[in-house]
Amino acid sequence: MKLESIIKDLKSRLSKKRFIHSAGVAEAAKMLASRYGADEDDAYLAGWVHDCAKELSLADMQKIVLNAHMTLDACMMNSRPLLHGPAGSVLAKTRYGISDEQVLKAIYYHTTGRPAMDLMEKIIFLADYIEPSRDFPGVEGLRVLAKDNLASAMVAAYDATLKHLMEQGVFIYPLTFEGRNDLILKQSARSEDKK
Ligand code: DGI
Ligand code: FE
Ligand code: FE
Repeated sequence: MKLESIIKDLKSRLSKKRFIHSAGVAEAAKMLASRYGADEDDAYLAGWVHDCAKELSLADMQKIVLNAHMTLDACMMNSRPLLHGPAGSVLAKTRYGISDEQVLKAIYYHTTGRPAMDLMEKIIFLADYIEPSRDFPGVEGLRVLAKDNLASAMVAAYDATLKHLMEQGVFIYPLTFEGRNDLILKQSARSEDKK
């Protein structure tokens, strides 16, 4: 499907707020792609589509991933906030005809991240945080840091999410910790190298 038609479809499926958020993530992703040397068109597309499953019911998300024969653990299967990534990657492929594996993976992992993310996954993960309509304490600093140091900005984004989740007293999915720890380990390995 052409991007223009995808955007039209998203407009009909998403709330106004979520649609504006998606446009913002597309712009932020394009900016980060240009800054860090990823494909700008792919980043823009992934940004637009990343939350395409976000407003579905949990039952609909479950149907989508089961139809695609994805094997997910029970925590992921029963969480509406978490399952929209995997379900969105299926919709991106089946509904919008997106076949680029990097784009699909970036959508799949955009909420939890994971260890050893590739550049496109990092870009979408971070663009989701810093897009212009996001408003939380510290977002301005994160926007500045994102342009300067992708890994440090990712850690800061993870830390803000983890703090928030702990305050809410909710379950933290292991991949969220693992993605954060992977970045921390790589950062400390780099500073060891400099000693
Ligand atoms: O879809 P968005 O709202 O744009 O952003 P998102 O996909 O990053 O996050 C969606 C929600 O997922 C947000 O409320 C925080 C939550 N979340 C992220 N990691 C975890 C999590 N929730 C739980 N319970 N556990 C996690 O590890
Ligand atoms: Fe999301
Ligand atoms: Fe989002």
